[in-house]
Amino acid sequence: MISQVFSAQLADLVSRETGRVLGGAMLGDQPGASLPEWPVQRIVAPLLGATGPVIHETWLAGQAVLTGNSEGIAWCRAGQLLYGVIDLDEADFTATPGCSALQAASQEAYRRIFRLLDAKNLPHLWRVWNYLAAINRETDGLERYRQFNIGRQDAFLEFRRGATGNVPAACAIGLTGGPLSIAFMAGDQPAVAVENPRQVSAYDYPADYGPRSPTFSRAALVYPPGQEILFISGTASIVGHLTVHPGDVAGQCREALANVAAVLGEANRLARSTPFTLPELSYRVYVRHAADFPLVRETLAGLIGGTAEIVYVQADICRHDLLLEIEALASHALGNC
Ligand code: 3EB
Repeated sequence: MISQVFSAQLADLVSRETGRVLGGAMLGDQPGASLPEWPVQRIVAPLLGATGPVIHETWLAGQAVLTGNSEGIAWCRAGQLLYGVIDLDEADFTATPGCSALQAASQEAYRRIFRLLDAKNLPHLWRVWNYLAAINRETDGLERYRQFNIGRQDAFLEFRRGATGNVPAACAIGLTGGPLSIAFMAGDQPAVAVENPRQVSAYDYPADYGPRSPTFSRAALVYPPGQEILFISGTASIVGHLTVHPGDVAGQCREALANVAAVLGEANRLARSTPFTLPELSYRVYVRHAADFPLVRETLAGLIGGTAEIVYVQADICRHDLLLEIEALASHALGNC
């Protein structure tokens, strides 16, 4: 059974759980903070409303783990499940005509992930966390998010994985600087992909949003032994394929949460355990403008209830007119596994 813990410090975890930590993320505007032994994705971005400068979100495996480093990926395996982190510096890639350094780095990162997963016989990608610098900046006539989408999709196709249907849950978020950073969870069993009836599937977005569609599903249900985990992808104020409520942050909050609720409803049709509910999810909310944070917090508290675990981060969203994005997860025990 894997579980996620949130902490301001890691000392306790290191002494208590040595050898049973899968990996995690360190969020906060602290580029110099020291990191533990296990794979950690560094998300260098200001926390909003937090009590300390950093938050560690850490996956505990509840069993002995095996760690390694291959293909430049720090990985950790617990049974038939693997968590990994890869950081690539775009400066190590050269742009060629028709392919920016970011596109090349994105394709290479996914190639390496797929090679590692194939070698470990854990081919099913469940959930991917993508971060890149200046996601909305246009270079060579194309927004960087769109460059990333080309590289990502090319790697899926190159490895014959298909770029529609059974693709992983994901987020793609912009930071002020730093490498292309991709964390992922994968396993020997396929995820059940979930779509949102209120939205066009991202892999079917029309070409207005870039030459290649993004390769992700709206949510994934995954099944470590004895467990059902729901990963809800980054979810924004998009209906159909259009951004709605441009410039209206409270409106975007309500619409994004309506989308989370719609994905939840769809997931519950497919789920094997008891229904997932909004207040039980743990959330990560990316807010583009720090000044919007009080209104975002107040609006979401009114909709989700005041007790849910919500980590707020100031970061860029992949469309310039989106002011926030919400991702979430929850885990249920499954009987007789
Ligand atoms: C959207 O719905 C908002 O490219 O991996 C959300 C989640 C978004 C994941 C990705 C992008 C991604 O299109 C953006």
